[in-house]
Amino acid sequence: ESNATKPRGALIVLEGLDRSGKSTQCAKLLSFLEGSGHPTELWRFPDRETSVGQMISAYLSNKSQLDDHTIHLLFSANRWEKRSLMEEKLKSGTTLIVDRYSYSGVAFSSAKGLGIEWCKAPEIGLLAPDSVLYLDISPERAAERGGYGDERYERVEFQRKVADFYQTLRDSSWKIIDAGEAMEEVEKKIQEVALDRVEECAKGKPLSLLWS
Ligand code: NYM
Ligand code: MG
Repeated sequence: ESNATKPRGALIVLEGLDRSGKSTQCAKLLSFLEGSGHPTELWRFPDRETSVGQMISAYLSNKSQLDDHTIHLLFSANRWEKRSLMEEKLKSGTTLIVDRYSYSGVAFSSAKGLGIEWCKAPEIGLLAPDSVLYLDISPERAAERGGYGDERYERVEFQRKVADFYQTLRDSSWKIIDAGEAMEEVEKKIQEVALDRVEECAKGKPLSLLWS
């Protein structure tokens, strides 16, 4: 069967502050979709496995210093290096759950003071998500959740700025999920939205590109 006749997979992105519960919910969504018979993979950005990803990881753990613009472009390059594989997977019918995407890229760098349009520019032409689920939690509540690690950006004042930029970036298509609710409630809401999108994409919703 050629890809042209195959139902395509959905590109489902989860966004939110550090400690908003994204990684837990991504894992739960993966087993839900797989259990419902939909071929699914869980991806995350930064993808720390690639050589660009290793530079990012060293920066985040304070093992290296980089200019703000430079690290921004590395995060973007890390998405570009996965773009063709992403398209291939989607077209061959695999749904991708992605833990952080371009919105993290823009929100975190803008919070450091870089211009929002400058931050968006290198993301233009990447695949647009079919769904963005935003796990909404206050920076204070997030920090209470077992606290932060030692990575860069994991400070309440900074996360507050990131939350403001997420707010600027969001549009009416985003699903805002109250991440302060019980984990099972959050899980159920995400499942509903994701299943809808998977079915919509299987029916032929075309892929589109950021940032238009
Ligand atoms: N981050 C993540 C960015 O600053 N730009 C990006 O493009 C992406 C994808 O990296 N604090 C930040 C957000 C996080 C940090 O992500 C590491 P994670 O999901 O904690 O591994
Ligand atoms: Mg983190």
